[in-house]
Amino acid sequence: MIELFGHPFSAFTWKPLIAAYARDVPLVFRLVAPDQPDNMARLAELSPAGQMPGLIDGAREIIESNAIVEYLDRLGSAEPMVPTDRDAALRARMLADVFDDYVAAPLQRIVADAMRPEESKDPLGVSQARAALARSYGWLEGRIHAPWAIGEAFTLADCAAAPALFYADWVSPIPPGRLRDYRARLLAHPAVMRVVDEARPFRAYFPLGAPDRD
Ligand SMILES: N[C@@H](CCC(=O)N[C@@H](CS)C(=O)NCC(=O)O)C(=O)O
Repeated sequence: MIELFGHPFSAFTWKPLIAAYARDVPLVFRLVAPDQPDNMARLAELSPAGQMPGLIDGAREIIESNAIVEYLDRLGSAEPMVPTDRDAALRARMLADVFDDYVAAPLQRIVADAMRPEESKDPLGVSQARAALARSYGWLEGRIHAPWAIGEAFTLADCAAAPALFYADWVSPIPPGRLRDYRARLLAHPAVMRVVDEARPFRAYFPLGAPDRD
């Protein structure tokens, strides 16, 4: 039995969930929330930063969303999220890192600032994070393929892109163009639709206020 520790509203938890749903890999979801102290304690022990997601499969413990997605590739018979072709795998991993580090990371800085008390806010940090997001949008606009990030195959890069672009667009709307169209295609993918729906009950908790769309 595979146990995935995370939260339906957590961007990085979406990545393995999308991979599992897209590839029909059964797992038991362990909700990490204050009313589930055992799951919170288990995740705190699993991850050096206490961050979700984390996966347990028997004696095996795996952290870091990209590694978890790659582990799920061993299960089930569908096409893997990390392609077997080495060049395609390299492009998928590279773009997954771009979405994690240059879209999700500045997004997290903006959201974290919104949760701080007034006296601890960091307007300069927020404006730098917004500039980083705008730069990433520009970089991706010229490099994203269709229908999916690296072309025909839905890969690790798309698992990373879906939550990063979903939430980034809420705090810094993506201008019309290829990247915005790609986000719309992602939101129409059945596995992404499923995580978006599972997260819907938690939207009220989005610190900057969730827009009335998506
Ligand atoms: N590098 C990690 C990042 C995970 C991450 O940032 N998780 C966030 C949720 S989306 C988290 O657990 N935040 C709570 C915390 O840092 O205490 C991965 O890829 O799994």
